[in-house]
Amino acid sequence: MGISEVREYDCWLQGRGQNQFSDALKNCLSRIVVKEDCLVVKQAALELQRGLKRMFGVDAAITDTIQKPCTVVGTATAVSELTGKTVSCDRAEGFCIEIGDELSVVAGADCNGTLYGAFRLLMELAKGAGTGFSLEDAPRSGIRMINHWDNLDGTIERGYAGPSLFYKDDKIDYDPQRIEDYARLLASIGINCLSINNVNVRKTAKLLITEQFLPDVAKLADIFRPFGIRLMLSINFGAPYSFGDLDTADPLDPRVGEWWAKRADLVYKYIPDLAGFLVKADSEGEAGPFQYGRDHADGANMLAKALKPHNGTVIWRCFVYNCTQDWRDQTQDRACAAYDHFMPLDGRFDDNVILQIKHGPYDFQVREPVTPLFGALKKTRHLIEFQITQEYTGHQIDVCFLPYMWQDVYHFDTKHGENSTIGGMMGNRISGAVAVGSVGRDENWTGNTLSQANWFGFGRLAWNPDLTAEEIADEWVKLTFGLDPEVDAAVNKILMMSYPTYENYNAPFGVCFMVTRSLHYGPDIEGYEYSRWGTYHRANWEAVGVDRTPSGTNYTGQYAPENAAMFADLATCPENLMLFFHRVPYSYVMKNGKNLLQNIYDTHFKGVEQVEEIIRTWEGIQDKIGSAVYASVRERMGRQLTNAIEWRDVVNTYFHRHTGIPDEQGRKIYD
Ligand code: GCV
Repeated sequence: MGISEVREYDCWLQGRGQNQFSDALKNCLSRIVVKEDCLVVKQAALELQRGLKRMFGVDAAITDTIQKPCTVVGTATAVSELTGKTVSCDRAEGFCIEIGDELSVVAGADCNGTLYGAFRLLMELAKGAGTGFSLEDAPRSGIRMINHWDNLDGTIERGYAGPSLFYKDDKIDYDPQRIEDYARLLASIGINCLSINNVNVRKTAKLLITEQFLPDVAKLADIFRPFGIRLMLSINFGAPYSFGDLDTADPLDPRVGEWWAKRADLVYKYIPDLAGFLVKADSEGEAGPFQYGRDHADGANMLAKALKPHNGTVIWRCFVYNCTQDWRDQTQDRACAAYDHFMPLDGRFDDNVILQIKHGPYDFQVREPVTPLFGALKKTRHLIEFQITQEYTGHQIDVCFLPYMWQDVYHFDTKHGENSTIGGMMGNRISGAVAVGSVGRDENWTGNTLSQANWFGFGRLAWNPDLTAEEIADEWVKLTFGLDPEVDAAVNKILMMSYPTYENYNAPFGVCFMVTRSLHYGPDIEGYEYSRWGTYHRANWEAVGVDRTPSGTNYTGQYAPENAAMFADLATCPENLMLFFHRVPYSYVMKNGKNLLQNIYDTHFKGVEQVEEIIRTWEGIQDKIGSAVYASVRERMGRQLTNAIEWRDVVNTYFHRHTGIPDEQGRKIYD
């Protein structure tokens, strides 16, 4: 098999015929031995067979009798029995793989581990591994989840890659092959849970938990099950009321608890291994316990009791804030909301409730500090929520490699107790990672082929939070574009420079929300300034930013003392978050010796130059990239340049008009 063009549909599972196996290794891989009943283990063998064919052109047979040379696939106990060789791997969902000419082994600590091992073997082969290679690995934490914000009419809230994979015209309507391919890609990066409908549960979506939809949800669950992926449903907290069954949804009314218990019985009759319910309550118009004078522990625990007999979990989002704020009231600070609402409830949640907390206190802005609840919550299970879909980071038009920023989140040291970085708390104090997905029916799944790297990167970091953005980029590039050093260098360079580039032409130094209202693409400096959403920068002629120190809203006081002091002092606050925490005069001299205003001008000019460099770099490898992929990415880069220019000129003009101070280099800023 020769080296083929980039097959964007296969994402990072291409192989592209690059690994020229020795005859001995080829023989070994061509006989796959599996002897176990587990659905997921059987799928592992099938995936190995399929991957060897599709990625490397190798035909393999599956058998249950051991005869060397062969590749044995199964849980560690089964593999040890079959081979007579002790294979040990005991970390949940982990695996060990060994490549040999006579005997190769993929052994999992459990069924999921075996499947992850099979995918890992394929990916390592694609990166060039051969005889003698071995690897043992396991995910750091048990929950690695994607949330879909898909609506039943087929639209996706904040979706930038075509319509929903699951729904059309108020029905569950999908291409089963496409769903299977989706499950394959998810499992290959270790995702084990998927919520399939928008957290804003409106209109027909409320009915997913009724017999009108449950048979179809069950069929979807059947497709994901062999891939070790359990489904979750987002529910509407007001359902007992909005279904017309009760006159209330008050969580402390026993009739409401009974209603949910019966509903859970029905749902689990169809999908016995459903992971549970995901809930957005009292947030942006969604129903919730506040309507009845109850708190979020009351609401979550009531649902938890309904799910408990079925081993189900309630994932309860902490994205709760006042979205009808008065901009004149400077005492209220939206950034404080999650901590204010949930910290006092620590210890009150049932053991099958898990809180889901956005990584930053606002809403997936380009640069935010880490939410202070992490490390502070001591007695409540919780997850960290990221956003793969590029709502505020360029709509999958602009290249923006998110692991570059996520690694900062994982490295942040909360200073609460031992091993207190976010990464260090994964798998112990933090139960796992979840992200809003980015895929749709576009042929390449993510609209921009380069955005596949964010999806891949989320999965890899959820598995191993110690990975660096460089490592993830390099791995993704090799798996997607192959092993040509020139292509690798160019695409790695584009990915690694893309985040700082985006940050440069976007809102400066952590100020946030200078983006167009609702759409969230392109600049609108005062779009949210006098609105009800609580996201203000308060720029005037002499200063910009919000004072969140003890002399302001005291948001800094929500952090552990060392971090509180570090953020509250302008001299020690990281400059990329300076305007999030402080109100800073334009004349303030930054570490590079230039004042804030000049730095705003400089970063915005630089951002555009960097986009031009990204484009030149991509053009430089045109001949080595499949023409369709090259063209579609290039076309998006053109739009990114237009966007960057717009941001540069609108932001610089805004500050120039407010201050009257020109750029010291005399570059063009509009009057
Ligand atoms: C699903 C932001 C987005 C909304 C999203 C919300 C959430 O506000 O703009 O589209 O709603 O976050 O996370 O619930």
